[in-house]
Amino acid sequence: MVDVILGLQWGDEGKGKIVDYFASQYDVIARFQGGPNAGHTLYVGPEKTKVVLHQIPSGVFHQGTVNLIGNGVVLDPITLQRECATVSGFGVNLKKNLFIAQRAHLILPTHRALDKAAELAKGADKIGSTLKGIGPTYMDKTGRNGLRVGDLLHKDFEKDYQSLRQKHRVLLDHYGFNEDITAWEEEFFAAIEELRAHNIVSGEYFINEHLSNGKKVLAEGAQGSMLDIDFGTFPFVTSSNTTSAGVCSGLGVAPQRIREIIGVSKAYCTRVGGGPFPTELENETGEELRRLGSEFGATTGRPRRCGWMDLVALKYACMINGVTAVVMTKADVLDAFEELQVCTGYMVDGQPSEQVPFQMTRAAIEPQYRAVKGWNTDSSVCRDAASLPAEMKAYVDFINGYLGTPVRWISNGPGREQIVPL
Ligand code: 2SA
Ligand code: MG
Repeated sequence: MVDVILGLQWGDEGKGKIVDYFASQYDVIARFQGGPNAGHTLYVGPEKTKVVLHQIPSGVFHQGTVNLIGNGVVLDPITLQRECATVSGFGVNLKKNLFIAQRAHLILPTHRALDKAAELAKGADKIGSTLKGIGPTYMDKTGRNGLRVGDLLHKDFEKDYQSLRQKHRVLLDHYGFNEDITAWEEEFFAAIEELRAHNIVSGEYFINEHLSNGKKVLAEGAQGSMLDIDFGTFPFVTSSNTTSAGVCSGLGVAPQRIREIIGVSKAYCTRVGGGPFPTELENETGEELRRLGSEFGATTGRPRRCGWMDLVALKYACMINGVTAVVMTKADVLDAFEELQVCTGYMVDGQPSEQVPFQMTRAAIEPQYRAVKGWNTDSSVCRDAASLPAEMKAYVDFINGYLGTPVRWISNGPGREQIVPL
């Protein structure tokens, strides 16, 4: 069977830590979408060294698990090479435990250039892309132009590369983009040499053979449900299906194989990049959340926008994903507040609603809040449900009641021991 861990908000819910926490219960950890736009933060080894993974699944530091980069991922060989160097530095044998699907699409240097050119052309309406080439690579996938990891092994790769590069040059000229990308291309060609030496496999057979042999698979989502290309706050989204449907297409597993869908949500909300964010606090409270939660992008370092918990969006994400249990992360960040606000509805163009509207960008959305008493005490020291502050339990009970999906774990700090099962 396959269990899934994915983000229920706009990314950065702490998925890396949660995957790492559960990883030892699984045989295979697999990424099914996204690419180097992801930043999954782990603390590794006796010194708890911070490592940010972008493309390698977060199970890579567990002996006894193998890791698969699935076909739904877009892969940047340059970032992969750097990540592999970091991970190998901790003594991990990637020859043994990293597998890459041959159907995964390659991010070329010109995809990164196109990402930048397109964002510049959008001016004030820019998406706030991570500039990793994600959008243009998925465009070439659905536009049926892209190159895949498996193509690296074919004698015509260089020719096909030049032909796609030529198409991209025309587009870049259209945008008036004339930055020199020779250095990127040199790095790219060095990196694909290394990539060719990795375990390039048929991801779909790999995963299904493991399943047939009774192995347990954990599918690791990147970004969050509200950034899903179909169900997120379009056009301010990423270019993949970040929701559970993406697991089937991004790995080649059938829906009936999927068992638990564990959704990760912060105890409040953050968003990095542009786009609608109904509960955003552009005031001192928002700044305090950013400061207390160290809310800065793990990949780009950008400050994250912060706001109160949005239950309308969270319930929507639970519905789309079929979430079976929620992990609430960074609960300790709320320790400082005497009173919390929770959004339980929207006024959309003056009409009350408990649904995420189609026109998130054009409608006037006013969040409707309910005040909840804060716990205002250091919760990061609690190691079991019994010792959690009563007000925190009441906050969780309220959320459970609204969602109809249970919060089953609370994470109250970066440490592995700071996960409290409820
Ligand atoms: P892209 O690069 O085309 O996928 O960007 C499109 C939008 O998706 C958002 N996005 C993200 N949001 C949160 N976290 C992400 N990963 C990194 C992290 C981001 C970072 O873990 O912190 O370091 O800035 C991520 N990746 C994409 C992005 O902000 C755009 O709004
Ligand atoms: Mg992140």
